[in-house]
Amino acid sequence: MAFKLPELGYAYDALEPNIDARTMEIHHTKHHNGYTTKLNGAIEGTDLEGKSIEDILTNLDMSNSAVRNNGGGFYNHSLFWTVMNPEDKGYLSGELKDAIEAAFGSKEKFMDAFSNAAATQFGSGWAWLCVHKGGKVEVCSTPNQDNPLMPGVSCGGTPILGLDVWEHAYYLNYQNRRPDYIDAFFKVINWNEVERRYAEAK
Ligand code: MN3
Repeated sequence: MAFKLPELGYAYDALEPNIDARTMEIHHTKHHNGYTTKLNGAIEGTDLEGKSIEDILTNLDMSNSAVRNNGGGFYNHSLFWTVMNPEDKGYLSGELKDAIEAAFGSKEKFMDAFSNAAATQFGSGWAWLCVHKGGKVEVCSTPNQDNPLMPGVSCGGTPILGLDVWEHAYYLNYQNRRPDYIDAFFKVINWNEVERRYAEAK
């Protein structure tokens, strides 16, 4: 069964003014759709066909660049849309709040660490909050469409929050001002979903 481009769950203009509608539409219908189509083409007729995307990435042959780039792109964007929400953003609470405070000292220090990872990722890539078995959280970044689920990639663990810092994610509205885009992202984080992912992965 082929992978399908997931719905956003909200309108393209729902994250305005933090993330503009035109960027969201192009990002979803062109970029994410492209990764999805190319992933399906790359696994068709191979023994990866029919496996879950998590299974494919966790056991990936890193020399398989078609699956690495497009499988990463499919998974990363699928996560990205869900950790943003225009309405019910929730707030950092519960077990995840405890884990973030244990790892970073405070929510503000976590935001500094995450922002720094996003700002200093040279060129295209992602910033991540990952959880390890046992519940410890860690911030890291990856180049291109790499993902911490992949063997030997960055901090490892399961990503529960991700920020796309490819220029296609922000250039129309923010041009070269990546730090402004990072600040805007913090205003639309869906903490309820991040907490749900934490509870599932820890
Ligand atoms: Mn992208």
